[in-house]
Amino acid sequence: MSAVTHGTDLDDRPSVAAIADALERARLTVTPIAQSSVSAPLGLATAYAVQHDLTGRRVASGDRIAGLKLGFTSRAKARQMGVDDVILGSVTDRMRIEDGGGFDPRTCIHPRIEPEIAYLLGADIDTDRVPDPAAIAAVAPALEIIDSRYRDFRFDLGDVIADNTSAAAYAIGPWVRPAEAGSFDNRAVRLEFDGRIVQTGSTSAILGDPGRALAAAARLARVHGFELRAGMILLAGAATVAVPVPRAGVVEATVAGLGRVSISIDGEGDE
Ligand code: OOG
Ligand code: MG
Repeated sequence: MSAVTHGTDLDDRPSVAAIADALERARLTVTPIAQSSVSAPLGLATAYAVQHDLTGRRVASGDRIAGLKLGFTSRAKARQMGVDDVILGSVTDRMRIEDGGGFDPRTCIHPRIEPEIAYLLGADIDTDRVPDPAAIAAVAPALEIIDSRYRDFRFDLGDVIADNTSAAAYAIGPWVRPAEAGSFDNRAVRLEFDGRIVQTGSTSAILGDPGRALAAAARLARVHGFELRAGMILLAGAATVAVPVPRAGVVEATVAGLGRVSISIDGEGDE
């Protein structure tokens, strides 16, 4: 077996547990690490095994799985990070920031923020079938904070999957029933810092049509061993590129016709 074979799941490289240990330590000590794939890219199966190991550790320490998140559903994001595949990660209740709540960026290595749409699942999803969009009970504007545990926010596909898709924190605005929201493709999305627009985009950037996010999540969930259950949220992916979190101020995302969500950043007070 060769350590330089591309994209394999061979065992002549650090074990799943060793990679998970390094990523967990990076998160807890707020210290970045080198990519795990320096010698050879992680295969998808290994990468998701590392991610599941990390999620399992968080659940063992008292976190509850609140839902799943898609990554790289928008071309803007995929281009920004130099990858071209949709990925799936988990978010927990302890990652949640209340709408209007505070976030201290010093808890992260190099946090970035991005505007998203969140879905609330009203029914369990049978991942063996094409999901019925009626399973979406509510939709809301969302903010996601991502924080790669890799140095300089640089990674390849396997690395970022192993790192639970850079998940760090998220906030969700008021839920709206799909019937009241109307069609939510092609809605203008705005990201503002203290009232200043820093990114604009459209929900149509999210896989062309955000309704397709559920189908993509179900497909990845089936292949890589995730569950999509009633009551879970699904972050559908950023509509714009991610922007470094400012040291202080209010960050707000607005989705036209849907609503807004904000968090207040405070990285300047005493710890
Ligand atoms: C990976 C996470 C991507 C999204 O919405 O596309 C993501 C990263 O960019 O670090 O959350
Ligand atoms: Mg995201």
